[in-house]
Amino acid sequence: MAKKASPIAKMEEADVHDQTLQRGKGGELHQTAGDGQPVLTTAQGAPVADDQNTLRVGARGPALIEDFHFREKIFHFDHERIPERVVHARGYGAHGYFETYDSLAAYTRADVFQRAGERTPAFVRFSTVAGSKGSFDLARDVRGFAVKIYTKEGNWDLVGNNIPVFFIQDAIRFPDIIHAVKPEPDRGFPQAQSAHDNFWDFISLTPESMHMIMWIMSDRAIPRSFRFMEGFGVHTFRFVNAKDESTFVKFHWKPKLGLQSVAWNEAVKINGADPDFHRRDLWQAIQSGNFPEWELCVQLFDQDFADSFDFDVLDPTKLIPEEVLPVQPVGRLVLDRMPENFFFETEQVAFMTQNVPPGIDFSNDPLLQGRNFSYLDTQLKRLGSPNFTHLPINAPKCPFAHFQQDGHMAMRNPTGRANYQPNSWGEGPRESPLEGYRHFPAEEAGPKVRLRAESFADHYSQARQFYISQTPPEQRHIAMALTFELSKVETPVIRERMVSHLLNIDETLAGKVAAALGIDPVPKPADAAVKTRQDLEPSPALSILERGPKRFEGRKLGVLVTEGADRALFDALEAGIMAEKAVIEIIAPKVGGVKLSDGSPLAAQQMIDGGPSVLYDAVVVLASEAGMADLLKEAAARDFVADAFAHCKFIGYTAPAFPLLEKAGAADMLDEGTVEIDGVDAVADFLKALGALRVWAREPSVKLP
Ligand code: HDE
Repeated sequence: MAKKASPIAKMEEADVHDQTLQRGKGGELHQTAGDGQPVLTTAQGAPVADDQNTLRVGARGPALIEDFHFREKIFHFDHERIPERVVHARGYGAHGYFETYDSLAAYTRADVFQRAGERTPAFVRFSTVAGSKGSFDLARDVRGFAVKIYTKEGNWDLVGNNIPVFFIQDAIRFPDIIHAVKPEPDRGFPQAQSAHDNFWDFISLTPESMHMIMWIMSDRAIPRSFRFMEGFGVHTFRFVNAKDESTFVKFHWKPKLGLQSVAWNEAVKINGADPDFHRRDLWQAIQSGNFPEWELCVQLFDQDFADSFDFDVLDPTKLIPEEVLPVQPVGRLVLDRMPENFFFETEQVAFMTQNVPPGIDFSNDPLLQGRNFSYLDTQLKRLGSPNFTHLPINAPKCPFAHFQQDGHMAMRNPTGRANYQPNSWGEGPRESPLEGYRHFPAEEAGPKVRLRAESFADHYSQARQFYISQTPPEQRHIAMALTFELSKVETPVIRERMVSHLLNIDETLAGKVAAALGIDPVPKPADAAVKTRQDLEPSPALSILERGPKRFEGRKLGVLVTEGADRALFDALEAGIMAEKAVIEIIAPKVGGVKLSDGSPLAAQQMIDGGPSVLYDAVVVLASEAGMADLLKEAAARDFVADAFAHCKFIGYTAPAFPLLEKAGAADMLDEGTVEIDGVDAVADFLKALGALRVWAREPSVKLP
């Protein structure tokens, strides 16, 4: 077969005389080079003969300003960047659809919820919050979960997070919390991290953030994959039906593959090994046809429930436990297509909380009210023109008509004579009192004040409820995360202030963190606006492990193989993993792969340095006696096992691989997660065990409390 030439080489080779004008599918004329590929042109459409050399005087002379092609090319390059999002700068998106289960007409007239089984196109962007565009994926951070549903009555943007509460109760504080978490302004670091003085200074002076702090210090803030996290609308919204009756609603997204997070030490190492871990994961899943899926669930309630609930439903630092008010599935979201171009779609998509279709309305949540101002405003800065709705990713997919016109980069303007209404020319769109958006006529009265409602004052009860709802390993992780973060805080009084807040949440937790930080004596509990903390019932739904998926589907097994490894065992592993709808990746001393026991070749996806075990949910070392001799000399192979063991992963190994477990310090701590694979039956047992995902019982023996 002829060697495939690069497009540039092809251009160079192309004989200019081969260029011909041809008719495209639509009948339009376009130029092609002789080999059928389009001719390179300037942005003005002029064909380019030489894209490698600027126009100059003689071969060694100065460049000429009349070189319009060079100037246009460099001009455009110089202006390629747009301002990154001030928050949620690093994100990754995908296309898909939302499918309604049953009509919700009794609650909402939103068209998207009227017909069972109807599919509506959607675009989702996941993100971290604090880091800039080029930061790493596994920062300890909230994840954005922004969904745009292109309904027949306009775009509905549900701009949520993977945590159901927020740091602050009033939007006016948003610039402060964000300034505090971003790199400290004098030194310009740390990037994408909350473990620094400014963040904890602000937090320790902001008791309303304590509930969110419990979440952000939990494993929720280091998800294994976007595919394994929940999403939340956070605020209370309203559904409004055709009779103009309102029902309060909170939105939840539940991942079909269940929840899963990584260990902190693992997150730190993933960031080095693959800073794009989450985006690669989503890309690979969708490209291989494993389309991630979430159920949209709602909590519906009326004013009576709101009045009787322990907390104010307008307070975004509070949630309504699922055990108190069940979540009902109303539809599903499937992501089945990657954008064709990252910038064009994922970077230019503009989410706005105020994008709601008729039948969905706002509550008075003071955070939501502020967001409704911010999102429109920020798009102008970021996208540079009020015409950002002309971009295909932001344009509605339903008919639309209005008299907005002109502005930078207008792609379409109203046609005809009338660009106003009412007009006498019988032209243009008209209002529609019946079909149009009607705001719910909530009655409002009161003095104009800057005042926080007293019903927002209890900052500790739900923080405690979250903590006591966690399983012991998850509680341990919260203590470890607080200790780690506060150990990076250089100012002792900030650390102590945090411990005094923790005392209002859980004395044992506060004691553990104080001891681990070496704070002695333990400070007094922080003064609280509400003196008595309510002792709420635990809510198991708040734990990741309590309701784990108990299956390996959608996860990844890393198999470290050596020369001469057993073919039958490998085949059994591969078949079992495929049957589980999981993924297998081969790591070998050389990326060229190995020859297995029967002499057949096995290609590898990673060489040992490029495939550390932190990239996998479980690992196997499939070694032969001969192959092991070399591998034992490789530090990366030792780390492969040592890390998998420390991160409480399942480790399968063949007998010749045992010396590697010895080197990794795991040999005298074998447990149910370390499984010798001595035959095809053992493969089956190992694969079955993988459903537990991790052996958290191992953790106390590998990590100080
Ligand atoms: Fe945002 N937020 N936010 N936020 N937010 C933005 O809008 C803002 C808040 C969320 O993938 C910005 O287009 C204020 C809560 C997501 O493009 C900006 C307040 C929740 C995304 C903005 C909040 C979110 C953003 C920056 C406090 C969860 C990424 C770029 C009142 C419910 C969307 C942009 C994407 C982005 C403002 C708080 C979620 C500046 C003022 C609470 C997922 O408009």
